[in-house]
Amino acid sequence: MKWFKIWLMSYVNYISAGSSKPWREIPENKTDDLSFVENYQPKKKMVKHLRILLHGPVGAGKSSFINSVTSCLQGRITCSNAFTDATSGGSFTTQYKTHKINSARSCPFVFNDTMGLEEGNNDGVHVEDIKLAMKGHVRENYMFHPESPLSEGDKGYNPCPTLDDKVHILVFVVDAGKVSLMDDKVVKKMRDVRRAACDLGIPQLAILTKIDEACPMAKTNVENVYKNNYLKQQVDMFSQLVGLPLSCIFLVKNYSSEIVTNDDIDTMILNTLRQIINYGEDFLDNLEQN
Ligand SMILES: Nc1nc2c(ncn2[C@@H]2O[C@H](COP(=O)(O)OP(=O)(O)OP(=O)(O)O)[C@@H](O)[C@H]2O)c(=O)[nH]1
Ligand SMILES: [Mg+2]
Repeated sequence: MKWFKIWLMSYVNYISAGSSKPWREIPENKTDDLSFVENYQPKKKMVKHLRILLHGPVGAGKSSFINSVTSCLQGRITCSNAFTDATSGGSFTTQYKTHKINSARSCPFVFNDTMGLEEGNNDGVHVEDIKLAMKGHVRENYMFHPESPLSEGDKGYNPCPTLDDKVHILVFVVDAGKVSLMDDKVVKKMRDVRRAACDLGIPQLAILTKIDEACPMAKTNVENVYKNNYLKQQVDMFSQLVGLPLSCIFLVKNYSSEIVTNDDIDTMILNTLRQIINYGEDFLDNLEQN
């Protein structure tokens, strides 16, 4: 059944090369978004960093996205921040870590990388750990245990999180070519996390990665990406599966095989990052009003 789905996807991919009109307005170049990101400061003074939590299936490109943002802001490919893995197996990221972005400008936003999601009950990151992380209860370097979530009193449990420790924006990271292949249990876990985020008032956004693999025709040309019907179908499908509005789903190609940065890839990353920052700021704004 899975192979039939893969064949069907390739066929749809082939016949839906793209229409002439993009289905989303895209910036012509990265200048505006780069300047926005570089000049960003949280409006709420008591918050040192906007905290962005990355969550999604194993191997989707969570750690790669952190590296891609760093590469984009440094103007050269970097690999020192969040380690990635090219083998297929369990999640390569096993610890809860905060990643600051090293760049010429100080970037007042941080990424929290998490262990990947898997279908089994005792595999991959525990949904309860993601919920605790959103509330700021998970300490730095906590080692995830798929069989049992963190509990109060554990060394990795932070009983008194500050607003800075809490997550301000949740970002789902999913492989664009695997949306239709996602196991029901993985989808259910993501919906569960989304429900918890809604209950906490945390906004959510999704990144569909590996668009170069899902649709080689869209590869690094930003214009083709948003003209491509196959990628549009993946965005629609993800929206229906997890319940996120279409406007909150973005397409990204992470830096993976490149040795120099590229304006088209940067444009997609910066445009997505700008929305992530905006949504996170909305969360902080709403707190002020309550
Ligand atoms: N072609 C391509 N490869 C990508 C992209 N994003 C990530 N990869 C590759 O996919 C593999 C997995 O990426 P990771 O960033 O380690 O994925 P992850 O979600 O952090 O995975 P876990 O930590 O294991 O849950 C690596 O080999 C990356 O180079 C992309 O946009 N395009
Ligand atoms: Mg990882």
